Amino acid sequence: MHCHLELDPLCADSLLTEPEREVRAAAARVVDERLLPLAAPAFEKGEMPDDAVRALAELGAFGATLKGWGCAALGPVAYGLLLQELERCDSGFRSCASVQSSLVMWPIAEWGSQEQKERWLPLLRSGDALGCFALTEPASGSDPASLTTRAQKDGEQWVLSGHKRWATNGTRAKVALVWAKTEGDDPRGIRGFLVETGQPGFEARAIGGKMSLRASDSAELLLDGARGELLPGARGLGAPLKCLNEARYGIAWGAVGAATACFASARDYVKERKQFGKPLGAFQLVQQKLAQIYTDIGLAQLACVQLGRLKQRGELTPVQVSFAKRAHVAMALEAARAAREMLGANGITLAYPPIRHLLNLETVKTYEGTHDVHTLVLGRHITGLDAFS
Ligand code: TGC
Ligand code: FAD
Repeated sequence: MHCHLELDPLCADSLLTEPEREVRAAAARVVDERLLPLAAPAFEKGEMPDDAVRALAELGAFGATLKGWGCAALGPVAYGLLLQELERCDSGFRSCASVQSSLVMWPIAEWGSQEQKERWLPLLRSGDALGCFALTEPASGSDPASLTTRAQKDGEQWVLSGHKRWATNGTRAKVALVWAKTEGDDPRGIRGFLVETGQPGFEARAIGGKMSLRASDSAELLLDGARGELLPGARGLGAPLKCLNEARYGIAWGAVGAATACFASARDYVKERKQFGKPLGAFQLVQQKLAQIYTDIGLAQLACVQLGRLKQRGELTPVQVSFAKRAHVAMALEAARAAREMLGANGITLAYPPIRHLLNLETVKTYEGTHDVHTLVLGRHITGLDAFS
């Protein structure tokens, strides 16, 4: 077994199967050859490049865990490794794949009618259609039970009205999975609807002025009598939260990729850059920063594999997902900040990846349940006392 100890301190690689390594290698090639050259320009421009969407689709990143519909049926560890590679490049690119896979394709496969699956899954897998997931609203973020978007039955169809915010992939999406209330204000009446975006009564507006996740398409969605198709099997607030569980699992892996990119960038820089007559890397304070990131990455990599093995056996709990999403994103943010610092003034430019990851990770810390929401999920688990009610 040959482990790359310079980036894999505890040889987590030895816990992988050969097919899992092959998935990682294929993703790494696409990242190095096609996605990395796009990342900094996309961030600067504030746009998700078409070429990046194409590369993700051709890699098979969309719906990669699903069986059928041309999807790759990857196991949880292989899928995690794929997302780790994508986020080594940019959290915005990983977000595009996460939303498409975990928040749109997964619920359609899980709860959609046969007709909905046949219509959407092949299009979403190939990237011919992008999808978005609309749970958050201007006044309903951490507390999605308070959402106010309404759906009313009109014959066989449903009519939706409301205002959604922060839908990733939102302006490009051909289909939006919109979560709305059907029975007064009762969160048990929350249902999911597939809403085609090109219709009257539906408008998507790009959210401008973002200083984070700039290579991602973030939108407000305005629904005013838009027609939607009910996702028959999804009932109550538990349904969108189950989707989030899938996506948060991917973030727990992805964040380690961002941390690894920052570590590698800082390590290479301080070995070259000289001050006071020797490389920065020869100073104890600099070595301390590198040692800390190296340690944190090593522990997180082992945790990722364990998370994946639990998921593979059907034993992974939502609390364990909260644990890993919270811990790994916080770790990656600290790593990005320390790496940025080691690069001095050059560290604030897009010529090096840490500042881009640092800014992106502020979003990753916030979406899919903020750091503090996951703290309270853990607190509830530890004490049996619910901070939310
Ligand atoms: P609570 O009473 O705890 O739960 C309601 C129902 O949901 C079930 N449930 C879960 N099921 C699966 N996985 C989870 N993680 C679950 N958490 C809860 C629960 O069992 C219950 O089911 P049932 O059948 O008994 O009714 O709900 P609560 O209102 O007290 O809220 C709990 C809280 C705060 C943890 C939850 O609301 C929450 O997670 N809030 C954060 C919201 C959030 O994460 N929003 C994300 C929006 S999407 C997004 O950010 C995409 S970013 C995409 C990208 O670009 O990558
Ligand atoms: P709020 O809920 O208003 O929270 C503000 C602050 O208060 C946070 O620090 C929070 O931790 C804290 N807080 C909240 N409640 C408590 C409490 N009980 N105790 C202590 N502190 C608390 N949503 C989607 O539906 N689909 C998407 O595709 C999507 N993509 C996104 C992409 C980006 C770039 C961003 C930034 C967000 C995205 N979101 C998406 C929205 C995201 O999920 C929400 O921003 C997140 O859930 C937090 O909601 P909020 O921003 O309204 O913050």
